[in-house]
Amino acid sequence: SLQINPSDYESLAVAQTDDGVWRVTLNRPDKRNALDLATVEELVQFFTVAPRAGVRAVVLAGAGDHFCAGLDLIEHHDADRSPAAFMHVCMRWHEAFNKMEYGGVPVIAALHGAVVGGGLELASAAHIRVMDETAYVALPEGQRGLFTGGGATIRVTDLIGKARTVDMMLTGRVYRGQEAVDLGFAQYLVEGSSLELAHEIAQKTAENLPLSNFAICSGVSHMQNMSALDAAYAEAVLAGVVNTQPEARARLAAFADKTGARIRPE
Ligand code: 1HE
Repeated sequence: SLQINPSDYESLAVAQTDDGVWRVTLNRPDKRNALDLATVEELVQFFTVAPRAGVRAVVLAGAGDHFCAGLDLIEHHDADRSPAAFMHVCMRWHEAFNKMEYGGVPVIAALHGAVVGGGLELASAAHIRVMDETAYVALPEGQRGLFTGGGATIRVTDLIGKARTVDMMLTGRVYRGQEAVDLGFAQYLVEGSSLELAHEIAQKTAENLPLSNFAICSGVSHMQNMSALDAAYAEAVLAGVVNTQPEARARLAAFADKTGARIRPE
């Protein structure tokens, strides 16, 4: 099987924190973790290898005071790109974010500070988002003479709906705190450290069988792209594979012999 070698990464800090749980940290705090070409390539690399390298869950975080300031505007300004060149930049972003969303490995984003522009696009490709009290989201592209190119039109619209997405794009409106969670930007809000809760969630998801997580963390997204008829078909096929896996038998036996956990509110 493939291996992840942390020393292959420079713009990301990549480390295994527990058995099968990895932390991927955007590691250019001096640049507020702006996404330059090199960082996006490292995201492509990590999320291409992770599903085949025994990674059971990923915590995605940002070093310093902010999660991510979006597209590296200085690199973009200096490069003075042609339309085709920037289209290809965007396609590398899509490659990275699609690998995350469809890769089958749970990605838990730990958000703090600015989660803006391409930073929000990146966060939206995770499966679970945790915000702390400092985290805020915005799409400032409109004010900068730009447009989103990293999937906001699809993923932010999925999270909060079309009208709110267009409002954010047109006005640069900032959301944070409970309101952001209520709208759907994140599933968790913590008073303390989003990294700590994200880590706990990653550990918990890593206890699931990998094939169950594969189905959850690729199947739901794929099925959303299908007609209802095809989605139901694909769901049945996926469940056929997952729900008959030999590894599940011990868990089913534990339910049958009453040692398995019962599902009740805490
Ligand atoms: C950057 C970037 C960046 C900071 N590209 N270098 N995104 C934006 O429009 C957000 C732009 N950034 C900001 O609004 C602010 O930097 C923050 C609110 C995130 C942080 O503020 P602050 O006061 O802590 O930092 P700063 O002084 O603004 O920046 C510190 C350094 O980070 C400075 O570099 P230095 O070399 O002068 O020290 C900044 O230039 C650098 N920096 N943000 C490059 N984004 C596929 S299309 C996606 C479209 C988009 O994402 S548009 C970008 C939206």
